[in-house]
Amino acid sequence: MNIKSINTLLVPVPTIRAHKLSCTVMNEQVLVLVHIETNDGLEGWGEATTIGGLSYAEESPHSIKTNIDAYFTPLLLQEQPSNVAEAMKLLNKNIHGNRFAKSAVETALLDIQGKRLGLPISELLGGRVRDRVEVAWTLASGDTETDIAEAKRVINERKHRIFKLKIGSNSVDQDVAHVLEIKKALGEYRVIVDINQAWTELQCLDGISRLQEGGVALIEQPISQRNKAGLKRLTDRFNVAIMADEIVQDPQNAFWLAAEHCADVFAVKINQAGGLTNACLIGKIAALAGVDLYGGTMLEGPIGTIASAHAFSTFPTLAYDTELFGPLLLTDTILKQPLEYKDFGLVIPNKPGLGIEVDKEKVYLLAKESKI
Ligand code: MUC
Ligand code: MG
Repeated sequence: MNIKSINTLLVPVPTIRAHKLSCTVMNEQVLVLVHIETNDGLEGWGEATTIGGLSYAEESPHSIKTNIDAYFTPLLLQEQPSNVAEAMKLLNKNIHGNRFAKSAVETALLDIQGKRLGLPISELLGGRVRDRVEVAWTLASGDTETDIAEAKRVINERKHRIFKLKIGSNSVDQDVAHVLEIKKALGEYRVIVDINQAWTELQCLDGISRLQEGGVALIEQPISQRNKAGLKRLTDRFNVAIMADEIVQDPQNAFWLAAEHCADVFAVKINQAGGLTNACLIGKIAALAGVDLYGGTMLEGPIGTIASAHAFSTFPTLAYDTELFGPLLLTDTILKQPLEYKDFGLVIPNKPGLGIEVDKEKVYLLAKESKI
């Protein structure tokens, strides 16, 4: 691949409003950008994000940057793998875990490879079956009326018509009442909930029954990611679809979750999977086992979002669509041309690599000025 340099940048970007999850409240997102240049004049970009520092998963923006700088970069510069598959094999052999960091590096390498071959990343991953993905919007202001007004606004703007509600930080009664009021106000529009592991199995029996009754279409990761047997019991018990998110961590663990049908749907995320190739593998495993798919987000900025879209474009079916709205939650963009959101979806570029142009001067300046 002829790698000349690998730079990592921490770029904090404020969110358009507070974003409340059961595990944290976000007022900014820190983009970890990976910029790789080759000796023959190509460059590629990758991105990793976490949610609320270390509140969501075991990697933080700082750990991703430090580990890429201290371990990934010397290894890649010294070994000079000849293609992306060899690079990922090398990283997986020498570096345990660090799936978010691996995803950012693989994205940048695929961007370079796509540019070299004149192909979009989707085609390096086996080929796209769609040029756009439908994109859900997440309502997480913490206030029911604000959420309803926000939903109606984005419907009118033809941006989104699927809504995910982040719940789990209030009592089950309060959360259920909040969801059902929003569902009633939005009528036939699809409403799904993400509990981010906050409920016990017993709370689920009551909470999910009432959400199912109220017409909620999908229940995401209601209980702890450590309770695989409990997730299966809920999946077996309820008709409403149960989705696995935090528990889906890499292709091998996805294999066992799929084989035992622990969930009806998998949320696939490139960061959580350890890269785009792994995300596609998880998609294939799920499809083979009859598990439906949902294109998840780690609230990435535009680079991670469009990388995810390239991967999801290759899934033969994407029954529950995607939530690739991350860039729309941010107050600023780092691209020369923002991603194209229209008609309730995101358009996947057909140009080589990621098919986007990063504003290089801007991101280096933002990283330099940032105090984190
Ligand atoms: C998650 O758990 O799915 C996705 C949307 C959002 O608001 O948070 C993420 C993480
Ligand atoms: Mg989730």
